[in-house]
Order: sequence, then structure tokens, then C-alpha cells
Amino acid sequence: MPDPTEETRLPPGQYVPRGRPVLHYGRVPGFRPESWNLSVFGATASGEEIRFTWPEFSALPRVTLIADFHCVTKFSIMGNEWGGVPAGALLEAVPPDPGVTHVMIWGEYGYSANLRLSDFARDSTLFALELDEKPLSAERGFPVRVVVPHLYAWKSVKWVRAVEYLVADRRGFWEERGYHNLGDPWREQRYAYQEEPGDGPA
Ligand SMILES: Nc1nc2c(c(=O)[nH]1)N[C@H]1C(S)=C(S)[C@@H](COP(=O)(O)O)O[C@H]1N2
Ligand SMILES: [Mo]
Repeated sequence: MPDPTEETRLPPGQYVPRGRPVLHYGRVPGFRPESWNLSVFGATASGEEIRFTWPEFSALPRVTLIADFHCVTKFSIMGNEWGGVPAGALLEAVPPDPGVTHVMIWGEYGYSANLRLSDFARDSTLFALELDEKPLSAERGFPVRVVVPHLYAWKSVKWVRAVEYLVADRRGFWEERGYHNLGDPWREQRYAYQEEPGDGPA
């Protein structure tokens, strides 16, 4: 019998696979705590780039969040328990310039994903350091990944290293390669050809 609560939580066209698939482009990076940092750059209110060292970032207050995870290739991973720093806390620590409308999240090796500031600022958007009360595994994004549960999972950048504040929208890695600029799974915004005027950068 399908679990009826799970059924109403599953966006159109998605299925629940066995286990928890791991998916990414390229190889898994290493982590050196002495040289790791997380940079916030672009249109910050101060005009300065701010860099969090590993001791600084890992000491930020954390919350836990139970959320589902929807990959555009159609599998969904239900009920993940993430622990991490809310994106709102980062916005408070490093205020954006009033003209900021979007952010680009940068991972290791140049992977990137763009978000509207309103999507980034949601309470459910986290910089996750833990999954199921344990540090992330290397292939899930250790030490830190972004989690944006209300959008397709390609926006949930693993091995995150930077946040760029943008005053105009710009496409990230998959958004440049034919995927939808917004990526709302409930509206099945999978591919760029489905975009309507205003959904993407001019
Ligand atoms: N840095 C980076 N983050 C990434 C990706 C990637 O290729 N590189 N792939 C994305 C995609 S398409 C998916 S479905 C999820 C998969 O997360 P998981 O491996 O924890 O299931 O990571 C996302 N984050
Ligand atoms: Mo994905």
C-alpha cells in the first residue's frame, strides 16, 4: 500500500526509489580545514567580500529541518533530516546591497546554481552540515552543502564554497545547459523550453 501522506508530498512525475541515490557531475573534492573558506562576494552592502574560515562557519548556530528532495531525473528522497545554518543567518551576517535580487551559489570545481533572493531567504533553505544527525558524507557534500527543498535538487549545491550576491539574474551550471531557470518541482519546471517570459534572465 502506498503511504497516503507520502503520495501527497510527491510532486508530479516523481517516484521514490530504493535507497538514497547519490548524484553529481565530476568527482568528489577533498577537504582541508586550514585552507577551506566560504566566501560571500558580489553586491554586499559593505562592498567587501567576507570570508568565513572553517572554525567560523562551523560555529554558526544550527537548526534541523526535515525535508524531501526532488531530482529532475525523477527520483525523490523523502524525509531527510538536515542540520545546518539557515540561509537567513548568512544574510544577516553579511547583508546584501538593497539592489540584490538573486544569488549564485558556487560549489567546488565551478559548479553553480542561481536562486531568486526570495528562494534563498526561505526558512527552509539551509547550509547543511549534517544529515540524519551525522556529518555529511563526502559524496553528499562534506563539509557543507546548500539544501533548497522546494526546488529541484540541482539547486542544492554540494561542497559549497561561495555565495555571490547579484543585482541581475544569471544562469548557473545546469540552467545554462537546458534546465529551467526556476526549477519548481510542483509546477514541473524541468527544462528551459518551458520557461515563460520573466522566468529567466533576459
Ligand atoms: N557541487 C555539486 N552539487 C550538486 C550536483 C553537482 O553535480 N555538483 N548535482 C546536483 C544534483 S543534479 C542532485 S540530484 C543532487 C544530488 O544530491 P545527493 O547526491 O545528495 O542525492 O545534488 C546536486 N548538487
Ligand atoms: Mo539532480
